[in-house]
Amino acid sequence: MAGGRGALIVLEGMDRAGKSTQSRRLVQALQAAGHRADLLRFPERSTEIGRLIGAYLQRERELDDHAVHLLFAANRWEHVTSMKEKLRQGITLVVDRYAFSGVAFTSAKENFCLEWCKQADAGLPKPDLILFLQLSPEEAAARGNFGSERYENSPFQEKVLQSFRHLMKEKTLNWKTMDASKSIEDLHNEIKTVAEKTMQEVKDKPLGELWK
Ligand code: ADP
Ligand code: 2DT
Ligand code: MG
Repeated sequence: MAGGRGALIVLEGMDRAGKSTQSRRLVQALQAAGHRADLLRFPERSTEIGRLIGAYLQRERELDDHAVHLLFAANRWEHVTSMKEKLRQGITLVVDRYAFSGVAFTSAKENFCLEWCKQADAGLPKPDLILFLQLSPEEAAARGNFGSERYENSPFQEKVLQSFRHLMKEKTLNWKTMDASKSIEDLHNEIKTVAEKTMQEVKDKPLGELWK
């Protein structure tokens, strides 16, 4: 393609690190700078699978831990065709949480190993850049209390962080840790700079497959 493909950029991090704020800001800034960019988030609660996940997170419904893990993954797979098509057309995708949250949250539960958790997402479009927004639990607490959804408690979040740390050791993935304690504006400017650099670097490279 003349202009090349879009980049797949994922934001991960703990609760209240600023993922949703920064992913929105990034898409707005990229569009304002004349790039084609779309915002995605997982879970995407608007689909049938997503509504089931939403009900689970809001504790309106119980599901087996394996089953819900596979539903989170299925919620990503149901978007793969449209994601690939957009990337092919030169649209950069900014994604608020992806398979890394999937693996980190499930593997934080008793009796789940990282390898089993990764299987359901193996073969998804591989992100060109994964920004890990790093914030201490104390700084996160200063941004307000936990909400009332499932998983929103400190002991569980601490286990999730350990799982993220394992995942970040994988050198075949382009992880970048960002200091999320900075102001919204400063962090945004840093993120925009690395995002644009990545977009330029990958435009003529093939899209990879995650964990394959
Ligand atoms: P996440 O999606 O990672 O859970 P949000 O983007 O929803 O985080 O942000 C959580 C809260 O913290 C929101 O009230 C948001 O306005 C605030 N916030 C986000 N980024 C910053 C920042 N850099 N400094 C201070 N407050 C922030
Ligand atoms: P937010 O919508 O506030 O980001 O919270 N989760 C997310 C999983 O357990 N598995 C996944 O695959 C994904 C993407 C993290 C959504 C909650 O769902 C958890 C917090
Ligand atoms: Mg969020």
